[in-house]
Formats: sequence, C-alpha cells, structure tokens
Amino acid sequence: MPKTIASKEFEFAMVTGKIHFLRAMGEGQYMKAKSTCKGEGFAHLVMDDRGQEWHDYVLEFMESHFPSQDKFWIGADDFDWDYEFSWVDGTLVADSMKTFWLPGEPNFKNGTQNARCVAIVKSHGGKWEDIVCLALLPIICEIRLP
Ligand SMILES: [Ca+2]
Ligand SMILES: [Ca+2]
Repeated sequence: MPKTIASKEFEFAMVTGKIHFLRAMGEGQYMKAKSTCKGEGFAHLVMDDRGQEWHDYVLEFMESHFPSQDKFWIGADDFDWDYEFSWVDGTLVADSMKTFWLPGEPNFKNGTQNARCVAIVKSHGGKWEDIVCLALLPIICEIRLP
C-alpha cells in the first residue's frame, strides 16, 4: 500500500470495482468530520453512493468500529440550501447508484430544527436521515481511487 495515499490505519476495501480505504476517526459535528477527513490527505467523509454492496460494507465497518453507536455521518449535505443533497465530491445524492432514505426523508428537518447533513441510522435498517449538522457522531473517512 503506498504510504503517500493511505496510512496503515486505513482499511483496504474493493467492493465496487473501485479501490477504497476506510478509517474510523473518532466523533464530531459534521463540519469537524469533514475537515478531519480532509486533514488525512486525499480522504473525504465516507460516501454511500455506490449501491447495495458498498452500503452493506460501510454499515459493517460502522458496526465493527463503533458498536455502541446508532448513527454516523456520511459525506452528504445541503449547505447551499437548495433542497438538494450533494456528496462531498460535488455529485448529487439523487444521482447515486442507489439511495437509502428512510420513508419521509429527506425532509430537511429534525423535529423543528433545520437538518442539512446526512447520517446512517443503524436501528432503522441502516437507512439515511437528514439531521442537525451540530450532532456529535462517529466519523468514517474514505479514500477512493478512480
Ligand atoms: Ca444543495
Ligand atoms: Ca430529517
């Protein structure tokens, strides 16, 4: 594994026809999660845009690294407030191979609060929910090679 791309703390994965490396990086609010991953070279907050197999792999990774946590960040947000979620690489969540929204999501709300960041919820079958970006959730960083 080339050291310049991923340190040995990253876990290798090839599930989607692309090469991925994943790394668990503690917990934080969404903005901190984003910058934490950016600080790791080519890494970004994990994206869940590659279909069922990749989705299952990401969930399994979450379960093994954060067994007591119910939610964790994926790299999707709507910081430009156009009611359309984008992945951290700029592509639209709607253009993913498959989406995993919970019924009624995205609704850009979390109770009465604005929700512009996306988490996977383990207890709801690993489906996605838009939640408040200030929530403290586990961070999984990804490096993806073309
Ligand atoms: Ca948007
Ligand atoms: Ca919501």
